[in-house]
Amino acid sequence: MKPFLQLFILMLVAASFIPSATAQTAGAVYPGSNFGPIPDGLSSGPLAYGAPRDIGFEVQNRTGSINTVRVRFRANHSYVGDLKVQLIAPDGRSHLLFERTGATSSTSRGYGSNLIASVAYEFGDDFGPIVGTNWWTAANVGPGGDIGSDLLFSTVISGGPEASVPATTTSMTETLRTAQPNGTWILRFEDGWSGAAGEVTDAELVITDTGTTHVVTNSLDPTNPVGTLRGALTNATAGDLITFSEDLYSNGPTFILINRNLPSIPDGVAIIGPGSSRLAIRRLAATQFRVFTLIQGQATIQGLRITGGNTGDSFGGGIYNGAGNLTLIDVDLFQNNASDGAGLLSTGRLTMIRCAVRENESANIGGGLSIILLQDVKIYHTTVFANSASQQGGGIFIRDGNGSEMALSNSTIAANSSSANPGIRTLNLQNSVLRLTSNLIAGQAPNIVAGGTGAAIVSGGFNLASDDGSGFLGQSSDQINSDPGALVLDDSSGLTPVLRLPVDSPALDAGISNDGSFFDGRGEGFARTVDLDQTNAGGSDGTDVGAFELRGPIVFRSRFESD
Ligand SMILES: [Ca+2]
Ligand SMILES: [Ca+2]
Repeated sequence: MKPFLQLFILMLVAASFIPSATAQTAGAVYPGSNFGPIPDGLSSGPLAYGAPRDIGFEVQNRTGSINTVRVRFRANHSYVGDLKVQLIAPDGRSHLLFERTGATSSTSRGYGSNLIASVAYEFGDDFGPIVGTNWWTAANVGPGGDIGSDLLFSTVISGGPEASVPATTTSMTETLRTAQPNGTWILRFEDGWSGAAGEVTDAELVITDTGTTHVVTNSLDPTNPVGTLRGALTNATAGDLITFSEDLYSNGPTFILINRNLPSIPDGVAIIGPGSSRLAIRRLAATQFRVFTLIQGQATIQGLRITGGNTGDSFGGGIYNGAGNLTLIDVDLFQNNASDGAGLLSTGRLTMIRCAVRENESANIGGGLSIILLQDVKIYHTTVFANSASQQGGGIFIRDGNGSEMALSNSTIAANSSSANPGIRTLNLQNSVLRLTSNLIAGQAPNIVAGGTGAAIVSGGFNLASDDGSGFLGQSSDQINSDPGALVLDDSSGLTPVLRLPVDSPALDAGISNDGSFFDGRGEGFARTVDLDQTNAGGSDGTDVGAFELRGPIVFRSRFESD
């Protein structure tokens, strides 16, 4: 299509939707599909979610990485407090627009105001010249009132006991910037309370200008930076994406070899490989240095193995995230060494989705991951396996909270080792919270050790521990002193290694998944939730506990391995 014609069509689409806002918004507009009713909640709520209504947006042929995203929709609904709406990027990261609007207690239904389809509800945080307001402020118009103004709304945290009026705003940019733009985006609507329902009638995704793509063509690290990873990191600027020529790995798994310290990843840049089983970034030198560093700014690393990093008696062997906002997706941190955080040390904001952290070795603390909890951390669908620390926290060492939250969900923490606390170790969480949901935690007891001031470890349910969980796993859906069965490493079937569950494991169909990832720890092609039978334990949605999902009927799996 000629550029002029394309632009004209985009303008037409935009103009028909919401002229007041789009006239001031640069960017490409992607129309949604699959409009229709939002299935009502299953019972009196809150959180009794029915099946989702997923609106899809197809994004193709964009270079670079995401700078900012907005989303807007039209919908009818007669009780806004029932609704949860989230935007899910193609790589699996998700951002909550709102949930339980107006609810400030664990039992409240929230505001009873209406969404009306004559209004376009637009969400984003690049307010610029557009008048914006907190979603809760706009929705607080009394029971039966219409939420009725064409404004740009800020997204907010979920309603519930931790929310005040209006709820704290959140940033779509903090979640979605540096994501790879191409693929299917999903705007997911769910209704968590029976009675009062609605429908989605229209939606659009707006992506502002992205940058260019730098292709790495050289598997070595010569002085001449042309075509090297080093050269790409030196030249990339915000909105860019660094990727790798297929010629490098088309003949089988291979390495990019690094022989000296790489520059810090620039702000706003994504580094995206073809999968950790295909391409590794590896330190190969007599000197000691780590592989990737993010001093500050926002970055994504995706689809790569990071291995051989070694900082000796310093910190962060594979990756160090200082004051940055780092997202790792389908990354395998494998056989790195340091004294603190051999796989990774982070003091910034961190999101890990479908990663593996394996066989990293610390001479002191934090064998796999060392998290200094100054900003929010989310780790989902991740396998932390066979890491070791000589002193504290063989798998994950979390310390020094300051009111931020760490969510560890749908992850497998197994067979890590240290002298005193082999699995998860916390120290001085203060007023921060570590929230554990649907994790498989197995290995030498004790799996969880809390120390120092503040031991705010909270169970979100559906965890399975091989020991007693040190008293932290007290929800009725948690399973403690439970043997998950023999866990077997599978580092070949997916993009990222996982630990497989045996066919008779109590972890099968005993978990829950509600963060938006469509895939288990292996990545694309491996569905996150496969409900094998209809007798799920304790309210499970059929998701298996931990990072791995067993596929196929159990009855066949006792004789034939097909998965
Ligand atoms: Ca409802
Ligand atoms: Ca299952």
